[in-house]
Amino acid sequence: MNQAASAKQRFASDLHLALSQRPRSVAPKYFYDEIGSQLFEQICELPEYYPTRTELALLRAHGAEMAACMGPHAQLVEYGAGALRKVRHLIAHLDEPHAFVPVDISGAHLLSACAELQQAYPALAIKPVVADFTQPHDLPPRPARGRRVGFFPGSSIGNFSPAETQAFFQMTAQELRGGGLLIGIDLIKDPAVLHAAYNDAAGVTAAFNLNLLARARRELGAEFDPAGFEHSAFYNAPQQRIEMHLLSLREQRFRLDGVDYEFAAGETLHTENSHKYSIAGFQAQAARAGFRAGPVWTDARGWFSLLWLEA
Ligand code: AVI
Repeated sequence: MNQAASAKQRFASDLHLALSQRPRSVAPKYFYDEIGSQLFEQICELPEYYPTRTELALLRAHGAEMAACMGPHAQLVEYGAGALRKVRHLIAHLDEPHAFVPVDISGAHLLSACAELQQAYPALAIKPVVADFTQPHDLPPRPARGRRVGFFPGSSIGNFSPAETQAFFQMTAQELRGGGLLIGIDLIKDPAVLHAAYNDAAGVTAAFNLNLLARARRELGAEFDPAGFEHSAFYNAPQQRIEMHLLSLREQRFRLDGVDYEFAAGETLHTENSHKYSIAGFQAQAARAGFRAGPVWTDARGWFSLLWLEA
């Protein structure tokens, strides 16, 4: 089976599983087909969605200090690399980097982003790894002189389940042993600010969420009435996370591969958690995998942080 066919089959079987259980919940990775990835790019530009802008400003202002933590001759591994926009602010300040190793599952996008980066930094050794970084993967050999260090921006860790978070810390603590990890986290704040960020006035986040159903129709031939579902995003304060759901507006049927799934009015398909953190709480979580807390950079409003963790 080719890669596209097996990815489609995994989406179908995960969706069947999601629809069979109560409460219904599916992994947020299924947002990101071509259309979903474009919608996410648009989210990052929204006036209400502060994380991308805030993190970029921190990287612009403090990239030199962050690169200094990484040390000379570093091998810099970026997890889930995307467009490679943020990492430029580190690369620009690295002292004779050994190599830049972006790890991403989307091979075509990764390679074109690398080609663009290479133009800006012709002397930089770029060694892309096409892989799901949450699964066991190979990296190029460790540098002889410098340290291997990691970069995981965007508070992408916030979309992991607690078990996935712990697995990520365990994996990176081992992979980056003797080096460190620079990681972006979205901080706990006024729920009204969070609510606006995930319920933007232009409706882009709603389209992003609903695209999961549209994707099921495009790729898997799922049959349902798109007008029967609505975007729902709210802050769950006890769990310190934004939850996104697809809310069924009435009693209805969702058909997948000839199997009928009934939705009651008000029932949801839970599509994403986006965890928000305190700095101390996050450092304590990382410490359980052996990371030691280092410098922290936070914007003046206290909305977003980049943390250096020694591995
Ligand atoms: C990718 N991730 C960190 C985003 C977030 O804020 O949790 C995904 C997102 N979902 C809705 N808006 C943005």
